[in-house]
Amino acid sequence: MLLLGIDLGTSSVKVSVLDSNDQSVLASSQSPDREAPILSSRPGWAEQDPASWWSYLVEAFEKCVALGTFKPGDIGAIGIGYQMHGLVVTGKGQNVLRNAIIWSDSRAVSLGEMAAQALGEEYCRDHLLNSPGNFTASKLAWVKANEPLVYDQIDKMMLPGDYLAMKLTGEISTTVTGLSEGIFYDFKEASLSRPLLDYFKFPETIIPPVKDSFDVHGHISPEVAAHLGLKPGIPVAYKAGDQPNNALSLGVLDSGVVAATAGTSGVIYAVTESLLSDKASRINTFAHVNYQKEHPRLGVLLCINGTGSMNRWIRDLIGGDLSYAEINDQAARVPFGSMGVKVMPFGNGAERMLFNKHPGASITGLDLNQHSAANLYRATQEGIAAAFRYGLDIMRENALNVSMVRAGRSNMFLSDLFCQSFVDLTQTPLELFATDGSMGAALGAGIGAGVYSSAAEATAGLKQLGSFEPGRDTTHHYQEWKHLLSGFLP
Ligand code: XUL
Repeated sequence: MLLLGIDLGTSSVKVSVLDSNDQSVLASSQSPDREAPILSSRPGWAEQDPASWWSYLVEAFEKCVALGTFKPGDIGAIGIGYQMHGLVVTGKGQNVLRNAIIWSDSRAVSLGEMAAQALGEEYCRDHLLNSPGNFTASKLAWVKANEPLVYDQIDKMMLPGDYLAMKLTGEISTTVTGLSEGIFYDFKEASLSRPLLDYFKFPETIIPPVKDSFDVHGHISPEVAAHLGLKPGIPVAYKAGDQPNNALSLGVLDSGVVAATAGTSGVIYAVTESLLSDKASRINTFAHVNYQKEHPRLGVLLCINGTGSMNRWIRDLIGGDLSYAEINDQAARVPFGSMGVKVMPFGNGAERMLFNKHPGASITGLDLNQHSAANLYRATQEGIAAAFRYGLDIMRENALNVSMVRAGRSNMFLSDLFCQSFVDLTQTPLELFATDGSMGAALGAGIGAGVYSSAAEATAGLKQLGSFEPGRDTTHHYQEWKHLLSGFLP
C-alpha cells in the first residue's frame, strides 16, 4: 500500500508518498517554494489563513503527482503532522470564522496568566502539567473576550491538523495529544479539564470528538477524491502535532533517546512516563502519539520560537536571493565565535523558556570595519545553538537525561555548520537520519491503518546519515552569550 504523509508547517506544507513495503519515498514536494507569510497586524500577533494551508497542500500533492512516480489511486491511508497550539474556529457549516491564531502568537499570554492564577499553581502543575500560557485554550479565550460576534458563531474549535483532516474528509475530530497541546487536558483525571472549561466558560460541545493519534479521523470525501485523484473512502489514519510526529519519525517513542527539530521553531523533545512539569512552564509536557491512559507516554518539549525564523529573517534582509546553502558556505569562512558578533534569536513571539517574555531579537558586537554579512550568518546559527544550550540546561534541571540528540536531516540540520555549532554549544552529540515530518506522518498513517503493528516496525527502516560530536570548548563563548541574555530577563 502507498501512504501519504502531510506536514503542515509554518513555512510550507510538505507531502511525501511512501511505499509501505520498504518505506521508500516515491515522491516528495512542498508548497510554497519560499516561506509562507505570517500575518502580523500588531506586535506579537501571528496568524495564517487556513484556506492557504489547503491550497499549499493541493499544490504540493499535485507537484508529487506530476513526478509520475506513483499512482494516486494506490494511496491507501493518509497521515497529518501539523504546527501545534494553533486555533481554528468553524461555524455550523464547517466554514472558517477567522484566520488561524498560530502557535507563536502571543496575544493571549496575559489571559493565560490570569487563568493560571485562578486555577491555582498546584492544579496547573499536577493536572495540566503546564500553565495555560498562550496555548490554544487561552487563544480561544481571547476570541471570546475580544470578538464576541465571532465567538457566538463557533460550532467547533480545532487544531491546524484537525482542520486539514476536516477539509479532506468532511469530518471533525481532535486527539488527546491535540487537546493536551491546547491545555484542555487533565492528565490526572485522563479527561478534558472540567475546571479549565468552567473557568473560561467554554461549552463542552465546542470540543470535537476525541480520538487517539493512530485512529480513523474520517474518510476522504468523494469531492476531494475526485479533485486529487485519490480513491474515495481511504482513511486519514493519523494526526499529531509536528513535534510528537517528528519524534515518531525518528523512532523516539520511549524514554532514553531525544528528538530535535530546527524548522521555523527549534525543539528538543524527550519522552517520559511520569507526569513531569517545570515549575515555571519553561518546558512543556504534552501527550505523546502513543499516550494511553493506562500506559502514559508524555513528550517533554523545549521550544525556541526564533530558530529558522531568525535564520530566514537574516537571509531575507541581507542575503537577497542567496540560497541557504550559499549562506552556509559564507558563514563557514568565519571562525567560531563570529569574531565577537552575538545574536539573540528571540523575535518570534513570547518565548516559553524565557517565562513567556518577548525580549525581541538582537545583534551585538558589530565592528563596522571588520564584519560582513558572513559574520551575521554565522552568529545567527551560533546564537540559535546557544539558545538550544540554554533550554537543554532547563531540561536537565528537570532531571531529563539528554545524552544524545536525534534529528532528521532537514531544515537547519541541513547545515553542517549549524550541526557543529549545535553540538559544540550544547556539548551533546547529534545523530542525523534520512527522515522528516512528512515521512513521519506517512508512517503514522501506516500504523493507524494497521499496515504496521507497531511504531518500532514502522520505523525499522530508518537510515542514519551521519553524526556530529562536540569538538571544542565553548564555555567562555556561551557564558558571554548567557550574560548578554540575562540583561533582557526579569
Ligand atoms: C512546539 C511549538 C512549535 C510548533 C511549530 O510546542 O510551538 O514547535 O509546533 O510548528
